[in-house]
Amino acid sequence: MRITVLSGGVGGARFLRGLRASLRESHPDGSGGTTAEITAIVNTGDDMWLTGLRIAPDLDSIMYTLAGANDEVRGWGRVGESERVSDELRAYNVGWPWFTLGDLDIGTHLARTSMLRDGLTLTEATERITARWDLGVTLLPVTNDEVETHVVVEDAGTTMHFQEWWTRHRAAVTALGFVQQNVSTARPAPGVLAAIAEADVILVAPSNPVVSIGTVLGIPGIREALAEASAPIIGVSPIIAGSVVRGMADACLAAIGVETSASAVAAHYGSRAGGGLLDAWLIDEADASEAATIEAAGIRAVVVPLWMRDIPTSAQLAADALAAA
Ligand code: FO1
Repeated sequence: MRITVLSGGVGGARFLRGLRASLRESHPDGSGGTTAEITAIVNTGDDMWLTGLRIAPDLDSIMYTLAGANDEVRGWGRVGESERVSDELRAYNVGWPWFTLGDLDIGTHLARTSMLRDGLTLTEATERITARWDLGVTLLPVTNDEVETHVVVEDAGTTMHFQEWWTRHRAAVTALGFVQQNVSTARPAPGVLAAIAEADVILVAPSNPVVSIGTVLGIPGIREALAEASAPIIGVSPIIAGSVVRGMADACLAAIGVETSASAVAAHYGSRAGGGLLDAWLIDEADASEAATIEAAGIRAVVVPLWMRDIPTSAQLAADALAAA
């Protein structure tokens, strides 16, 4: 069974870890793995050049989480991290003092940057870097073109990289909108359209609907491929009981005029029948009252527990999403 997941960083990473655990149970390969093929199409809009290194936060969050090497508390970066190099960079006033690059994390950025400098694409570099860990999931950057998300802030003449808005300003500066730099000439990376066309099931992870899933959908060709896909498309709400599970997705939703609710995000993604994305939408029991609204929008509402507290609850959520398919 081939499963393709549209994913951002932290929420997507936890969901993918649950999906892998669930499939190891339901489709065992006899040696602890799974016969199912899991492919994640990962947002690269958060990516940036910093101190000469190419940073790819969502790819790295997913890789570290699936490798069991992630900082479970912070939600990003490596467990057991140190910041000796970052302290030196601050001393030289190089880079962003508010954006911490851990020493182990810098190893990943050096490896990726050296591969890119050798002429490899981000797809090829990601394949080599993830090969170090036995992830059991194929990570595909959605595009190899540098399409970075910039935020249009208050005095509309100014934009800043999403990472500055997110980490320096904690999304507290009002965002008027988001711009994907150079998106009009971007193309899906190799393997992405095939992963959509050949999937038996397509899942939309509970990632930020604007700057993670929205940016994946914004790459030319992706929406069309999803519309034509034979697989059912099942999404998982990143909103529980009217608020975001983590991160600052509510600030992003407000910027595009979407209410922070499970049903508003479903309507934003749209029903497959109506030319949108979703066949079904998983919502938490706390939002069960919104099921009728979601169904009225032409999307099947599936009410299940959405909190991913640990691997077993994440696995159950993933199993519920597959069952909805
Ligand atoms: N998030 C923060 O809030 N502060 C940081 O200093 C920070 C550093 C960082 C370094 C590498 C990396 O891959 C991610 C990092 N993040 C940091 C998280 C990052 O902003 C998020 O993972 C996503 O980009 C937003 O979902």
